[in-house]
Amino acid sequence: MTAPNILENIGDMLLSGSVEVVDLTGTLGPDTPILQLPPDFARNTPRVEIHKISEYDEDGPFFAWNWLKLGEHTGTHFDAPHHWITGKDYADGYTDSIPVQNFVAPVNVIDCSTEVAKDADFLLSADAVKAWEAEHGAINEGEWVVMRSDWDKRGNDQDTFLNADETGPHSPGPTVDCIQYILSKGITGWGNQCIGTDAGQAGGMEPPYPAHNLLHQANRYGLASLANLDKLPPKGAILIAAPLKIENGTGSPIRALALVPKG
Ligand code: 23J
Ligand code: MN
Repeated sequence: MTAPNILENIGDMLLSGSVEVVDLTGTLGPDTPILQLPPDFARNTPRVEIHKISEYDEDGPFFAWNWLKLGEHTGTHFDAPHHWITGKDYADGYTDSIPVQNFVAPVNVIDCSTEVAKDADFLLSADAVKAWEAEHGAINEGEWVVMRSDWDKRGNDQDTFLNADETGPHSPGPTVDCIQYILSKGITGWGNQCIGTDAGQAGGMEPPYPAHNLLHQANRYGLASLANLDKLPPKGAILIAAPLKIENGTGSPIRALALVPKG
């Protein structure tokens, strides 16, 4: 079958509901959790603000609209290579210069929810990824890999979501060798359900923040605060993760969507 006919079939399957569109996005609003950097960095992203311009009133008798105050790295969002110093020199490493083909790819969903329920600092290792591949099939070049932790079930609550104590934030993520291994397979990017692509304690790894450091060094992408990964199969879904076309942007909130075959 030729590619156009297959697309026609997918169109029919979308219309009939045998391909389902699953929303992998958290709600953006004043309660959206915001990353808090360690105290040696003075500046953080401000909270989301939604300001009404009009809602069928004297400022707009027949229209409603708002303006936003919104960080690039807020809520369900995309990390572009220029976000990290290791990826600073890629001309196609900004939100407005990444080839759009890279935003849409098959997704591998590695379920770590049982482990994370027992240990908020759980780390996914290269060996665990290889064991997952032995069960579900190989991770292929150009695909997304996402870590399911069900962290989204903590909701839009800053304290619960960041899960910090006097030793810093506690949330799951990848080991250094996990990121090295999936990069060796030629993935397009890595996603996490927590505030960032790295684990809460990743500042102490070598290199620090390996998802950021190594993905962006390789001109690859990160996804953070993904929701509803529990609604995806381990393999077989297609992830659409398109950042806003922000000029020289280092990242962007996204409406992350998955196409999932039903039944
Ligand atoms: C800035 C500095 C450090 C980190 C981050 C942002 C993120 O996690 C992010 O949202 O990209 S670790
Ligand atoms: Mn980010």
